[in-house]
Amino acid sequence: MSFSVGIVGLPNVGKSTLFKALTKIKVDIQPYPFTTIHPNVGVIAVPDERLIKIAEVIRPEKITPTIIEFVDIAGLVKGAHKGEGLGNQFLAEIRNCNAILEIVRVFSDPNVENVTGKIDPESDMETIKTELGLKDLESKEKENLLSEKPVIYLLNTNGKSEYGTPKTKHLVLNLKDELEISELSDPEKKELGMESHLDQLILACYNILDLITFYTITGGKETRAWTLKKGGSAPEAGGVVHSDFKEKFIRAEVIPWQKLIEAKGWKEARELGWLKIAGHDYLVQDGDVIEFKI
Ligand SMILES: Nc1nc2c(ncn2[C@@H]2O[C@H](COP(=O)(O)OP(=O)(O)OP(=O)(O)O)[C@@H](O)[C@H]2O)c(=O)[nH]1
Ligand SMILES: [Mg+2]
Repeated sequence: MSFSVGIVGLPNVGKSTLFKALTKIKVDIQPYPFTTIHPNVGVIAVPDERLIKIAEVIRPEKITPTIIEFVDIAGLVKGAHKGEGLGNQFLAEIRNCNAILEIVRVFSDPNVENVTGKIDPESDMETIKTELGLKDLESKEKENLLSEKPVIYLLNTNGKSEYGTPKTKHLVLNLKDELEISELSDPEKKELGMESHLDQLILACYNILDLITFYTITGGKETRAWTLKKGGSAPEAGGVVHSDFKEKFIRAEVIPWQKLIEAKGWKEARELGWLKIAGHDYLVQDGDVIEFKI
């Protein structure tokens, strides 16, 4: 199971540019609107310093990060809820996502058509909000409402904008630059003094999904990070690792990741008495390292 973030926004704002920078999947990026029709879906690793630190102690053969899915969705225009543009299809795809990453155009470029004719971040954000809200009003299902999904706003700017900053909390990036940086090798980045900001963006998306990360070490073979909805129980965490583990869960041994590092190993942690037994009711904490007993 993975959690997904829908990349949403007006046409021609840089959604596919970001998607390509994140996933390295070759997708169509063009200076005209509605380039993307069918959604592009890609899965990427969630950057995780704790995983690296745990692996330094466990020294596994394999390290596996947890993942997050990004979906690059067709551009939305005013009236999308009534089917304008690629409206209805677009809205159905957002429904399947757990959160929305909304790209707002602030860059100006005469070669890239602007569907609204002007740079106006506030008004563009309002357009999308209105469309999602209107679609919700029509919807019979009252669960999964589009306008209740968590949203991260990302202003795509080339830094020369004289437009006011929106009041809504937002991130600011230059996606064209980010795409170029994502195509450079580490030495090239160093030489050019360029640094990617995508890790921060991925973590911001991960955090808004209200998720926690737990870890397994499978007897030292593989140190792996997993994603669980905040408030999930030990058997639910087991179900993330293996579909059988939820049913067959008996108990688990649990230790916070810092304590495992302090103990310098699983065996050592056991000897120190730092491994706690978790039963069915145990609520998994962010950063727990867990060994399931089935
Ligand atoms: N100058 C400039 N151009 C950009 C920037 N980001 C994207 N572009 C250009 O804008 C155009 C549209 O980019 P896409 O990534 O295809 O935009 P999109 O939002 O996926 O567009 P649709 O799929 O048509 O909705 C391309 O020509 C990009 O190179 C930016 O930060 N600065
Ligand atoms: Mg696109």
